[in-house]
Amino acid sequence: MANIICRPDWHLPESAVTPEAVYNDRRTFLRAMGFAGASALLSDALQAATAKDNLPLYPGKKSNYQVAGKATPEEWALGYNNFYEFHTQKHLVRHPQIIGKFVTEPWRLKIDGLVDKPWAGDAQDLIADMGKKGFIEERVYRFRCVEAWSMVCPWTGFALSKILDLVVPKKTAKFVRFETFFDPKMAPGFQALRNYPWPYTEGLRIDEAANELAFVATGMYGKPLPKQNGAPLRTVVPWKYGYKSIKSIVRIEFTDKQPKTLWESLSPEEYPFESNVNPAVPHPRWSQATERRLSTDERVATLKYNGYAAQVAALYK
Ligand SMILES: Nc1nc2c(c(=O)[nH]1)N[C@H]1C(S)=C(S)[C@@H](COP(=O)(O)O)O[C@H]1N2
Ligand SMILES: [Mo]
Repeated sequence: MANIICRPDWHLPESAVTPEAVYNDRRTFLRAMGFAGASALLSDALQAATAKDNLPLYPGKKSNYQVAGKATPEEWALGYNNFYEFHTQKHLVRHPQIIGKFVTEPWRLKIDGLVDKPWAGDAQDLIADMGKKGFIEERVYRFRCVEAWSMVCPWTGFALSKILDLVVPKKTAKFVRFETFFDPKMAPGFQALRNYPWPYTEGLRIDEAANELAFVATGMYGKPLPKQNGAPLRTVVPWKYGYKSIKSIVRIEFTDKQPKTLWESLSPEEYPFESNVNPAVPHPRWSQATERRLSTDERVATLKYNGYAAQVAALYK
């Protein structure tokens, strides 16, 4: 046997991830922020991206969480978005006319409910604190939307379990509820979809939230999160369908009751609370056996738990 070091099957060296074209990306990022000629704002953004002790937060320290093959090109991950607060057309979300009024700094975040040490403050302070503690890392994950498109992205952020360590949930806390901002002045989708049960909410069981894979992303492709991808912070739960990965979070609440989620309220048979990726269970209106990779349109087999069975299958015994 030539393999002496045992690595999980998703581990591959950094060289397997496509290097990005930095200058193009910078322009993309600025466009995404909705400003023209905003070089002063760029330096502000980069300053905010640096922890107090001057360690750069982005891209974060390299982790063992990697995916074989190339990452999805950045322009696809940043330009093909589900963010219904803004628009239902994926390629329109990032346009300045749609997202230009979205203010993500300052950003008030509350972490409360059944916890010993509730936290409230600005999201950037929480991120800087996680940086000072050495918790900011980069993870490449598969991401699978329930609509059967998928991508592979490098996310920067910290394990969701670090939030649990921070606030110390009480024994009675069985679920975590996440809530997105609700401000119709900043986003046109609230008005366009006025029958939706806003704000967007999501939830996890507390043991799911504590799983090593559950992640709070504050950046992607080596930079702070673009607005259309959920700035300033979102979850990434890679073994579940994409709608469980909630963007632009304003509140994280620990509770003893299974939270109502926006999608479950709209259509419980199609978007149940658990929503683990499973190729054997079709959506009522389409098969989940395969998925379409963004940018190449390649059809690939969908994997149980999106390929993360080794990490999460024990949660569902
Ligand atoms: N607040 C909020 N979070 C959200 C959504 C949304 O519409 N609003 N869409 C979800 C869905 S369906 C998917 S597939 C992912 C898409 O994330 P991305 O645009 O960064 O790829 O965000 C999820 N989180
Ligand atoms: Mo999705």
